[in-house]
Amino acid sequence: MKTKKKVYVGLAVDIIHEGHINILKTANKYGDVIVGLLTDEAIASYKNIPHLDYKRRKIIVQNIKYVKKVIPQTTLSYVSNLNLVRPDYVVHGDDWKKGIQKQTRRDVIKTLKKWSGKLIEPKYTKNISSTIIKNKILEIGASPQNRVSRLKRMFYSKNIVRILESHNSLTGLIIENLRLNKKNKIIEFDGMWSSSLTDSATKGKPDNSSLDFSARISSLNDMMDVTSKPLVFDADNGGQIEHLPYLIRSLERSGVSAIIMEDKIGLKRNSLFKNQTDTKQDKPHLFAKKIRKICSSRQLDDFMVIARIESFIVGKGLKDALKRAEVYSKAGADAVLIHSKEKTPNEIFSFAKEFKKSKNFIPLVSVPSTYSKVYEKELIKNGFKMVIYANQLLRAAYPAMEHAARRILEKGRAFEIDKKIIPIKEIINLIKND
Ligand code: SPV
Ligand code: MG
Repeated sequence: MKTKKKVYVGLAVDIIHEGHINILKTANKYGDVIVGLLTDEAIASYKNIPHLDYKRRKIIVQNIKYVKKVIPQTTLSYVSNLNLVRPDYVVHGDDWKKGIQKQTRRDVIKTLKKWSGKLIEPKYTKNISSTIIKNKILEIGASPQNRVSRLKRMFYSKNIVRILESHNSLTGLIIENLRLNKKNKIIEFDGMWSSSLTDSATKGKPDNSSLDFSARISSLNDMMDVTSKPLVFDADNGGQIEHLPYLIRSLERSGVSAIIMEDKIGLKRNSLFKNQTDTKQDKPHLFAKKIRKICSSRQLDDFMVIARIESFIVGKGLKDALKRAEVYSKAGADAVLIHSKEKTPNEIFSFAKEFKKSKNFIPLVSVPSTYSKVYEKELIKNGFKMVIYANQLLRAAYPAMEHAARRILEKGRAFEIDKKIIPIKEIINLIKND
C-alpha cells in the first residue's frame, strides 16, 4: 500500500478560529497532517504570550479531525522540526509573505528543497486573526483568574518580564497599548507596577504608608477596569502578619498577579533616600513567617510572592543578602527582588552570581531606578527574569505639567504651550467611546 504523504503545519493557535480550520482542511487534502504547535517560549520570542498555555492549546488541536499528530515547535523557525519530520508539504496562509515572518518563510523553502518538498500557501482568511479576537475579549474584560496566571507563565516563557509603573487608568492604557516593531519582533510592556511611591505622590502624600492598602486597591481597580495585562503590587512590608490573608484576598479578587513585600520594619521610608540610618530590617525568620502566611492564604497557586531584600539599602553586605535569599526561598517565595540604590548594577550582579550556585535559587527581579544605564540584555545575562521600571511615567508627567502651568502664569495666556501639548481633538478621541 502506498504510504500517505506527510504535511507539516506550524501553528500558534492562540485563539482558535475558522482561519486555522481552513488551513488544516487544505493541509489534510495533501496527506497526514502533523501540526508543529508553537510552545509558549516560541511565541514569546516574537510577540506576547498566548491566552491559553501549550497544554490547553495541544488538547484543542489534537482533537481537530484534520490533524493526525501534534508535536512541539520550540522556535519561531521551522528548520529543526522540518529536518526531523521531512514532510512532503508545508502548508501556511499566504499572509507570511510580508511582515515579520518573511525570513521564516524563506528558511522553510530552502529546507524543503533538500528533499524536494513543496510549500502550499492557501489564501489567508481575511478579517479574522487572534489579535482581532483578543481585542474583542479586552472590550468585554479580562477575567481576574486569567490575568493572575499570566505573570507566572511569562516568568517561565520569556527571557525577561518587563513591568512599568502605572499610577492611574491612563498610564495603564499606555502600558496596555504601546507596541513597537524592533528587529522583526513585536515588543511591549508585560504588565503594570503599582508603586507605593508614585501612588502616594499622586495623592500628595509621602511614601510612608500614609496611603493605606484599601485606598491603593481602590485606585488599582480603576486600572483593572480598562486593561488586561498583569499587575504587580508593591505592598511595602506587608503590614501586620495577621492582616495579610485579607490583603491577599482583596488582591486576588482584583486580579493582581504578584505581591512584592520588603523585609523592613518600623515606620516606612522610601528605599532610595540617601540616609537610611533609622531603617531597620526584619529578622529573616520573622519575615519568612510572613511569606509562609501569604503562601498558605492565597487561593491561586499562580499568585506570586516576591520577597524583596533590603540588605544593600541599609548598608549590609552580600553575605546578609545571600543568607536572607536562602531563608526566603525555603519559606516559599517565588522570586527575589534584590534592591539597590547604587549607580551601577555591580552589587546586584555579584549577588546574582553567588545565589545562582544555590540549590534554593529562584528567579531574580531588578528595579533599575538609580542604575538606569543597565540594559535589559545585561540583566538577562546575569540571571534576572523581571525588570520593574518603578516610577518613570510619573517622573515624565510631573515636569511636563509643571512646565505648562508655569508658561500660562508667565504669559497670561495658554497659546504658547498649545504646540507642546496634545490637541483637544486628540484627547477627546484618546478614549474609545463606542
Ligand atoms: C516603589 O516604587 O514604591 C518602590 C521602589 O518600592 S523604590 O522607590 O525604589 O523603593
Ligand atoms: Mg514602594
